[in-house]
Amino acid sequence: MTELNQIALKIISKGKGILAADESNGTMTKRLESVNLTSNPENRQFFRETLFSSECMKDCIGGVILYDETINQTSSFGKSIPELISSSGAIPGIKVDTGAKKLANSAEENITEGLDGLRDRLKKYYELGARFTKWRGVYKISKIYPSKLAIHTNAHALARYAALVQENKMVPIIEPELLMDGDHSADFCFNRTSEVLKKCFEELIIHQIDLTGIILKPNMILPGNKSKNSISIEEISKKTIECLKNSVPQEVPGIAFLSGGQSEIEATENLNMINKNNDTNFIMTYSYGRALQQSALKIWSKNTQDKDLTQKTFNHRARMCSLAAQGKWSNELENK
Ligand code: 5MM
Repeated sequence: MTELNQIALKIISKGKGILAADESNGTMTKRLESVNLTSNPENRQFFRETLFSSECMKDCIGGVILYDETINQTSSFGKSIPELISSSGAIPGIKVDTGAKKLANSAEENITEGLDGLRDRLKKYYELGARFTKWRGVYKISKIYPSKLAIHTNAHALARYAALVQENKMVPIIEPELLMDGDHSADFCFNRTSEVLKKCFEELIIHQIDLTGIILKPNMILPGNKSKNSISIEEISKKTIECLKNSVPQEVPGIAFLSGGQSEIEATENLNMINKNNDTNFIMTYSYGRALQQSALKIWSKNTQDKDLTQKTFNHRARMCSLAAQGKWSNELENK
């Protein structure tokens, strides 16, 4: 077992998943303002360190993805944020892309940037305690999207990123996210997602990536959020598993889904069913941002001094996701 494989497994094994707390300041500002709070470095840190010092960090969270501002902050407990995360047994990680920018020669698509100077930034993040990283490619779905150009360029960038990350002894999370926006069917999402994943792995293999030392962070197979045809949780799970089986090489140790705009309960129920039906060797877990933090943020916004209630809310959500990652979640446990 290589060192990278060990890190990957430590993050996603035993019912653990990933807390995606890597919102850039723009996104975090939207989240905080949506609950009438000011977005400043102090508030961003205070909310995040409240989560990172919660009880569930020990059993349910194997890794936390941070944003550049956060990995450089010192918590009010005196420890640096990466030390605070490590003290619970979880592994600190860092988002290293610099965001999705307009893709030249495509009218409405994006290419994720951040390769320039990445090798040096990675060295700095390693020194700060990061042992894994994240890069997100974002793809629109419609009759004409994602285009060949977006599929090709984003896969190439993801592979170049992954090579630099492994060179620096960290595990790259590969996140190709096909957005839920649109009226497309789940089958359409299935076909487009398969195409994107296959291209990503083709590039990862060309770039000689050690596939045992990565974590894939894909979307689930869902109908678009404006689609008139809803499908059952059972169908979502079966289509998601089939898509991954057909597109992901066996060596990949695990898959940590993004929540992508699903509600907390939807993201939990769907992951639970995926695990009940999982007949692959892949570990299937969560790398949720919104689906782990939404309720906790709402509670925190009502009284930012009430750390206990905020942590209780986050603990519950993380425990439900952890049960789902083992196929052991139920409505009864959710509402207990
Ligand atoms: C936490 O949100 C991350 C995106 O932040 P920016 O858009 O500000 O860069 C995002 O990459 C996140 O890690 C994934 O999309 C998963 O988050 P969700 O909320 O979809 O589970």
